[in-house]
Amino acid sequence: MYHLDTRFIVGTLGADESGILAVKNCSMINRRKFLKSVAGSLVLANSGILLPKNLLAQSSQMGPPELPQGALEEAVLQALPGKKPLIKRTYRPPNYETPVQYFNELFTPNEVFFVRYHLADIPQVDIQQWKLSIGGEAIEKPMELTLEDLRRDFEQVEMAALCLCSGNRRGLFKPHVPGVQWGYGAMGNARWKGVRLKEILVKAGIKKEALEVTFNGADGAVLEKTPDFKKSLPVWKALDENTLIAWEMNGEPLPDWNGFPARLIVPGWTGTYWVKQLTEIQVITRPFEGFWMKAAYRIPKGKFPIVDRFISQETEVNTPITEMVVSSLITNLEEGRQFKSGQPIEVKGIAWDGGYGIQLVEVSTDGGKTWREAELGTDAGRFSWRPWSYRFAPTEKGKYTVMAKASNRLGQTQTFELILNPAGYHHNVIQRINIEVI
Ligand SMILES: Nc1nc2c(c(=O)[nH]1)N[C@H]1C(S)=C(S)[C@@H](COP(=O)(O)O)O[C@H]1N2
Ligand SMILES: [Mo]
Repeated sequence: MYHLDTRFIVGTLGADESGILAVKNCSMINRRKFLKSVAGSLVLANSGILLPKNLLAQSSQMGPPELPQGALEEAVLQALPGKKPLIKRTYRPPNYETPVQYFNELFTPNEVFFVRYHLADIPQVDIQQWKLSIGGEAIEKPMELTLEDLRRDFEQVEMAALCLCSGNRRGLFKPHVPGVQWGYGAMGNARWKGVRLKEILVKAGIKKEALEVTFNGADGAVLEKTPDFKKSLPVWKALDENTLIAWEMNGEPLPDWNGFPARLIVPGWTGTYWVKQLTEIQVITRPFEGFWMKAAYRIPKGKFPIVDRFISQETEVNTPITEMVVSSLITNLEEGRQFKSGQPIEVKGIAWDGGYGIQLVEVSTDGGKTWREAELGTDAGRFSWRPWSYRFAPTEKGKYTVMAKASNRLGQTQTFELILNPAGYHHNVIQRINIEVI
C-alpha cells in the first residue's frame, strides 16, 4: 500500500487523502484487449468537419466577451476524429477547448475533453510497436516496458484529477499576451487509471545523484528547428505516490488526442507536465536544458502564492510553473440571462486548487459587496475539482452581478486583480456574470 505525503497538507482531508479512488490488483484487470490501432498519422486534413449552421453556437458559447478581437469571431465548433465538436483555437497544432456547459458534470467525457498540442506531427501510435523506455545516467537498469508489462507488473490505481492548461483563460489577459487565446475551457476533470511512476523508477534503480526526470512523447515538430516537446520534473515530484502513468481515462483507453496509449498524470500541477503518448523517461543528474523547460512555462518569482518549488530549474528572476492556483468557474449562467422576479435561481459551478483541497466557495450576487457560502458537492479527492451550488430567489427587479470565490485549506483564495506575467499563466481572477431580474 501507499502512504500519504503530508508535507504540505494542512487540516484533515476527508476519507481519501491521497486522491486515489480505487486500488485494484493488477491480475484482476487483464481482460480487455486493446484496440488495434491503424498505423499512420492522425490526418489533420481530414479532421476539419464543419458543422451545420444551426450547431454553430452563438458567440457567447465560444468564450467570454473579453477575448481579443478576432478570437471570438474566428472561433468555430469543430470535431476532431473521435471527438464531439469543441471550440477551435488553432488547427495546426490542434488546440481545442471544451464548451463551458460540459463542466456541469463531475467528470469531463472523453469525447469533449480539451486537446492541447504544441507540435503538429502527431503520430497514431501502434500499440503492437509501442514501448516505454526507462533510462538516463541516473538509472541502474535501463528497461523497456510494453503496455502489457505495465498492467501486469505494477499495482494499478485510479485517481480523479483535473488537467488544466497553464494558459487557460489567457484570452482574458489585459493587455493581451501572445499564445493560444484560450477562454475558460482548456481544462477537464477525469478518472485516470494506471500505475505509479515511482514503482517503475524504483524497479529500474535510481542512483542517489538523480536530480530530474525527463519525459518525451511520440509527437514531433514539422520543422527541424522547432524544439521537441520534452519536459522534466524534480525527482521528488516524479517519486510522489500520486504521479502516475495512465492508460485509461474515465474507464476507456485514452483517446488518441489525449495521449494514447499512455500519458503522465501529475496531479496538482498544470497540464504542461502531463506528457502524452509517452515513449521515453530519463533520470538525469543535471538540470534539463530543453526549450520547454528553460524558456517556456515560466512564471516570475514571488508573484504567485506557490508552495511547490522546482529548485534545480529556478533562475534569479523566474521559475517553472508548478501547481495550479485556487480558482473557480460558474458553469450554468451566461452573461445577460433573464429571470422572472421571485423565480429561484440556482448558480452552479466548480472549484479547484493545486491539491490542498477546496475549503470554501462564496458567492456574491451584488457585485462583491456581500458574500454567502455556497454548498459544496461531491468530493472526488483533493486533485479533482469540486462542484458547488448556491440558490437565491431575488424579488427586486434589476441587474445582478454574480461572482464566485473559492478558498483552499491553506487559506489561499482567488484574486480580484489580474497578476500580470508575460506568458499569460495562472489566470484566477474572480468572474463577474451580469444577469437581470425582470
Ligand atoms: N506529447 C505531448 N504531451 C503534452 C503536450 C504536447 O504538446 N505534447 N502538451 C501538454 C499541455 S501544455 C497540456 S495543457 C496537456 C493537455 O492535455 P490534453 O490535450 O489531453 O487536454 O498536455 C500536455 N502534454
Ligand atoms: Mo498547457
